[in-house]
Amino acid sequence: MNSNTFQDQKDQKLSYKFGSMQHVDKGVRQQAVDHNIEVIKYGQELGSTSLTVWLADGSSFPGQLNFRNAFNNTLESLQSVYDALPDDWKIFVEYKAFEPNFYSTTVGDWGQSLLYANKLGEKAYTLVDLGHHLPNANIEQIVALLLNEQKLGGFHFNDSKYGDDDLTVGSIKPYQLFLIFKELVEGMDARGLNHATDLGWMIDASHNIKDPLEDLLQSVEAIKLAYAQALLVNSKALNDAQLNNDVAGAQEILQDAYRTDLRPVVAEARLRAGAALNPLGLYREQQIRQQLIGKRGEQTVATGL
Ligand SMILES: [Mn+2]
Repeated sequence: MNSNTFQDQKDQKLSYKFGSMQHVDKGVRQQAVDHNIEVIKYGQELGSTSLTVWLADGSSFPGQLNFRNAFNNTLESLQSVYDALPDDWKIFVEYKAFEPNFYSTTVGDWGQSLLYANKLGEKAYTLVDLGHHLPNANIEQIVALLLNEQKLGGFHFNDSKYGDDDLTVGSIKPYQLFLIFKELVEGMDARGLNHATDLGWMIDASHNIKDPLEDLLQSVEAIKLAYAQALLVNSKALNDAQLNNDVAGAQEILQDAYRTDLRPVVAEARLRAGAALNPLGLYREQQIRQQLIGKRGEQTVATGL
């Protein structure tokens, strides 16, 4: 479930123009808390077990905000939501470097998110949206450390070239995606986590240029490919190389896995699971077929007349 206190809704009493959970007005903060609790209730009806909170809160000009007060107000608000969380639920605190605010963001990076998650308690985790970092951030290192701290809640998969987060996962930095999965495989194995269920796997992208369903198919393919490549890494050899300070050797091991074309393996695995060899091709074929049926239908109508 995702709450939304970053847009004013119709008939909403108070505005989030100057923030929601960070707001100087207790009434606005309470409205944001109440909304999150309402979202949890809807989630229970839907069978969900997690709430993702992303806040647009921050400031666009120096002096606009008292950073410490904004942090403490947000913590107090999150604590109220946390207290309303069912026992088997998790709360994910998502961070974002900038936008819509351009000077400060109250949950602006993984450090701030982790502070909240640690203070809230064991049901609170950090959520990593790949596109929410400053350019060139080392996301794989962030992932490794969050896993190490048992505070990695899950992902919003997408990609980014400059600043925004809505590009298709793997379309800009596929090597980075592979390196993230390499940390995931290693860290989850070390922690004994279930690869399929113990993290939240989400695709967070928005498309008006591509057919969103085609983009979803491409996204899933990119994720599966990065995962397969990460599974191919010879972790024992890599560990040996690291212990011997064999820098070139370590790089070779990673690039050997990354440069192996695993597309046929992923396609075969999909086929064996009862799905399509080429999902995008199949989807397009079906689109054409439906268009033809539609035309034939029109012809039938025309003939009938
Ligand atoms: Mn997101």
